[in-house]
Amino acid sequence: MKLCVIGLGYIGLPTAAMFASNGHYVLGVDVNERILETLGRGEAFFSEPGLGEVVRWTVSERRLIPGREPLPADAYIICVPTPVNPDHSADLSYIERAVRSILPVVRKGNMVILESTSPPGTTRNMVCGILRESGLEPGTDLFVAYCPERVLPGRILTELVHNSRVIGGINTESAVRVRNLYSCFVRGEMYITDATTAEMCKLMENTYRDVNIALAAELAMICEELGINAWEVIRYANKHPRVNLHYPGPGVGGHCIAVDPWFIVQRLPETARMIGLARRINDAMPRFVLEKIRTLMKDIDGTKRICVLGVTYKPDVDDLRESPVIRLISLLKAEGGYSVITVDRHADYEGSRERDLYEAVRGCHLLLLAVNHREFRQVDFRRIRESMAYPCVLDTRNFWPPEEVEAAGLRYHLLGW
Ligand code: SAJ
Repeated sequence: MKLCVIGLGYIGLPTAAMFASNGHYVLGVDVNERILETLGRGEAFFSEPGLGEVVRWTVSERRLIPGREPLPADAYIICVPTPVNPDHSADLSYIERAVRSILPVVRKGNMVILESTSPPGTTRNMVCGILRESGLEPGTDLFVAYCPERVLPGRILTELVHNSRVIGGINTESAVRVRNLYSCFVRGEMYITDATTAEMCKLMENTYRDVNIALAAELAMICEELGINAWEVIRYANKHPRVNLHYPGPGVGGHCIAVDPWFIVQRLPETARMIGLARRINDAMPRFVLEKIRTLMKDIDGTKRICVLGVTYKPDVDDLRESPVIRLISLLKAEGGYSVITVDRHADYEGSRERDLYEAVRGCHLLLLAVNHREFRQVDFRRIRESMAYPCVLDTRNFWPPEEVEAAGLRYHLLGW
């Protein structure tokens, strides 16, 4: 089949590449020239295990080609962003533009699939409403479905294949056709439901995680007040067969979990009370860490120098979107009296990518482990101790063994203890 994937971001590009490497011809459409140029050279614009190879092969075989506008195809797959507006509602303008862009080329019998995270009702009301302007009737002339992904950045290709999926059709025939299309590469179960249920399902999956992380964050705050180690509590509580506590950290980032729950809260603020509270607790975590830093640094005169390890929103990815570490750094800067130096070979934030940890830490008063990137596991604490001006370490991820840090003469502090 000929497919047209609109939006070649973190989901659209891997999805386009998977279809292209499994028997289809794919036109990948984007408005971003840099993404199109990179794809034209057979490269992915972001790093993700295995993605580079699939993109190189599918582009060199001309199974995946970049383009600025949709062309006639059998199926249109929309993977554009749904950012959050300042009032926490979903900005659906990218979806609207994407659907409008297919109006000139859409034909009877085509499939139109929305993958973008969207508030309940978007497929049935907005997408179908715009498609009707073509003179074709969704459900009979066009097969329309909401088909969200569930992939975890860092494991996108594997999870695209093996995760189960929910496919929400505007009618059963739409869902069945879309399921058949995805079956060319999806090995997980594909469950069929209606479009609005599938939209709510996607939002709740990420909300579940957000609420659980907020619970862990609250546990960390409680434990700090009571002098208990939250990480020990989580470790042993999770031995219970029906308990799965999540982990605290400096906040929740990324473009999904920190955003999606707002789409529910904004619609029903009086009803979605726990979801809203969880969002606010997670958003307050950078400030909680700031207060901890303030306490740890209270005896330092003059500018307090902090070396921050990791700036991305989570470990082993190069994505800075909604990173709570960047929010923490902004809070430190706004407060004044701090100078911050960052180290992160995955992403560039004020020179973080090129910096050597042992150079960066020179003269610092605090070493802050903000993101537990794999490469930070094996660091030479003695070398670090030798160049620091004050021997203080704050681990926000329970990543380093305290004995090892303290054996080097550093003082170890843990978020949630
Ligand atoms: N985090 C914690 N504590 C935890 C787990 C995560 O603080 O116990 C933080 C991370 O550090 C990060 C944030 O939460 O800042 C989100 O990271 P994540 O790994 O939980 O999730 P994402 O945003 O990378 O991907 C999520 C996934 N959703 C779920 O696990 C329910 C993924 O499956 C979705 O496909 C993706 O959102 C999406 O696109 O919606």
